[in-house]
Amino acid sequence: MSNGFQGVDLIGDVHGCAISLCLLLDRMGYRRIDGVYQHPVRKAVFIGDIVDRGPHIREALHIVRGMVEAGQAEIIMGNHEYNLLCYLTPGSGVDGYLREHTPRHQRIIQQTLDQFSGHQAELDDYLEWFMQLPLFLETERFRAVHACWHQGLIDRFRSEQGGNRIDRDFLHRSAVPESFEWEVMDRLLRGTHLRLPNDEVIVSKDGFKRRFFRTKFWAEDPQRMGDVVFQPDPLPEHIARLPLTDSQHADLLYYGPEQKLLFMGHYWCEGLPVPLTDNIACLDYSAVKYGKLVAYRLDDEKVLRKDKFVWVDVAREVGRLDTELGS
Ligand SMILES: [Mn+2]
Repeated sequence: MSNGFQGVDLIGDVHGCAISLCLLLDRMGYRRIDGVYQHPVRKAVFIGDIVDRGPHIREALHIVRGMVEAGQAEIIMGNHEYNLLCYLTPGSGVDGYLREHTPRHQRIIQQTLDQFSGHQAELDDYLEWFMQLPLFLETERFRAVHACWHQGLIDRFRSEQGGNRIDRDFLHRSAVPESFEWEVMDRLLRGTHLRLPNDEVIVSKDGFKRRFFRTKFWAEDPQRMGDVVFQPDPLPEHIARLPLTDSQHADLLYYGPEQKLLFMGHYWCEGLPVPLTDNIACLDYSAVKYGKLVAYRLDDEKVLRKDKFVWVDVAREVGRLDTELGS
């Protein structure tokens, strides 16, 4: 690994679960020295979504940013950091901000706002930091992005932005639906999805009504809707059986087995962590919903291995101290 590091530990969505994060880092041999977690020969990579939902958001941010600024970790932006930025940035939206202040949007960031109450300068400072976070990482051996690696968008982004970071102008343009900037943030940070047929709606376990369902971008030659669904809430059987139309096929991406190893978060996976394919792993196992805070310990392997995952089982080891507040 570059800069003297012998391996990389990629860490999934923290969402304010700072107690679980400390346990996970400790389990992997990181020690807090002068306030900063570090490992003698390894580097951490955070896959985004440090904020929202959980009880210890400021502490989680403090730990992660400390590691990044000390050169002990890297981080990419998650959709929750991006949402928070847009929610709090004045702009051309209908109510004067880049992200509309709907009850649903408010609810998603409520824990973050509550925990930063009385700490406005600190929050402003983190918002500045979020602006500078890379949207994706690519090294010789692996790639990381919060939700979806879209090569075409990333190539254009690199050539127009000269790197992997946004700027103020880009942020403002990203609030315009269907713009290139909007598409970059939506695809890379929120992933791919398909609209449910016939105006159907599915209600997720936490009560959210979905008109779209999240899709995988690693299905080779999928035929039916059920072949591409990738979310905790299953599709109703009558929808899963429907054949994909040509235009739906055109909207789907395919990240093939010949591509570099890819790590992402975002998808609220459940159960025992395993690779999705030989070269793709999701590291979000719903820590903040009594699931697991998961890391993948990458060394020289070319094919992902299930014995390289480590985790903290939040329900069993941490419990109510570190899980979702309210909802
Ligand atoms: Mn997340």
